[in-house]
Amino acid sequence: MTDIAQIEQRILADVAAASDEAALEAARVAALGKNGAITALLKTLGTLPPEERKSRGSLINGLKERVNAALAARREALKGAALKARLDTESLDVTLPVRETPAEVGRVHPITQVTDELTAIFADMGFAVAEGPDIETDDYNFTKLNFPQDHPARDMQDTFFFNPKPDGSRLLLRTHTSPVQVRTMLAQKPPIRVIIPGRTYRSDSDQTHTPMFHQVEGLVIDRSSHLGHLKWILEEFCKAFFEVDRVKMRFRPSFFPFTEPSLEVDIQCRREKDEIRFGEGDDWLEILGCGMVHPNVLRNCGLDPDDFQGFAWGMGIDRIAMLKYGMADLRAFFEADVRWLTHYGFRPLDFPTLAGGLSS
Ligand code: 2NM
Repeated sequence: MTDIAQIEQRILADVAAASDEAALEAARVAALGKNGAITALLKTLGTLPPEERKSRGSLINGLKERVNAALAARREALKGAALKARLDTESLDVTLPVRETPAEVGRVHPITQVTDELTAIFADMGFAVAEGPDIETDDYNFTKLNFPQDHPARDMQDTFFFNPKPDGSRLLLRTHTSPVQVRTMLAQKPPIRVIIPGRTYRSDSDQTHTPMFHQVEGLVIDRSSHLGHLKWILEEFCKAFFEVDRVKMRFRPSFFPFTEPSLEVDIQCRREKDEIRFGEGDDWLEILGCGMVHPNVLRNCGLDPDDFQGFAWGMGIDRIAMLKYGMADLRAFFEADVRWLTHYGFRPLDFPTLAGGLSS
């Protein structure tokens, strides 16, 4: 066998044995690289007499072409094998069901849902939504709202106070959302129409009370706003919220420091075994407090009671959520039990609107 034939046999064996791209490249370099076997053969051509140089040159070139062809073929074969391996391991079963996204499996907490519902109802009546801090001053939470210095609500027993500052003043966790009304009256001129949904805190914990709970309060201030307007707003709200055509309401005299007169409001209902229905029956259920804003509160908030008057109301969001959606235990609201949320929660994409239905 000639030296050229021997070299060809060895190179082609190396190429055939290359099991990946790196081994194939090594075989190419060993044959055609700067120090490769074929390159070495070509370098010897210059030392030969001209007639021998020609015939040997064409033999070496033939070898070079066959080696290049073998390299190209092997490269294609390896590429095909690599692709097949990927297709085998990365196969996708297109018949599998599509996995649901968080927007589909996640649930909106009933308190969030009810807050969205009542916001939609009051927004439709022309109310804006106002918000304020959970941590408040004594002044905004009590004093400006006409609570006397010795009022029992200011007691350590009911209110979460922070440690007093060196000047003696102390911050607290707001016990109602009313300080946001104060902030609203101080910040904007009448006419004012706002609702304030938010977290509130009282040192109270049993079957029907949690230390953190949710309130929505409303405030209307204008030159001649009166209890007739308030009554209409609350009746329209109750019909829309409980999704009934008519509802009887009962206004009883009451007392709050920030309103005069003050009223407590009951809504007509029928209590059945485990169920409560609104808009029918002979039972009454208290759902909110309200009244005409006290002249002292107006004055404390920079409004002249001879020019402006208005009304306010407040109710517990957690409580009306329990009533509307038939939940027995308030504490479940705050346990973050996924099974409870899956049962009582709402679908995130079903945002409540008056036109589309609140809770459908
Ligand atoms: C209630 C009941 C009655 C109320 C009053 C005010 C303000 F700031 F205008 F004086 N805000 N909220 C109010 C009145 C709240 O909750 C049961």
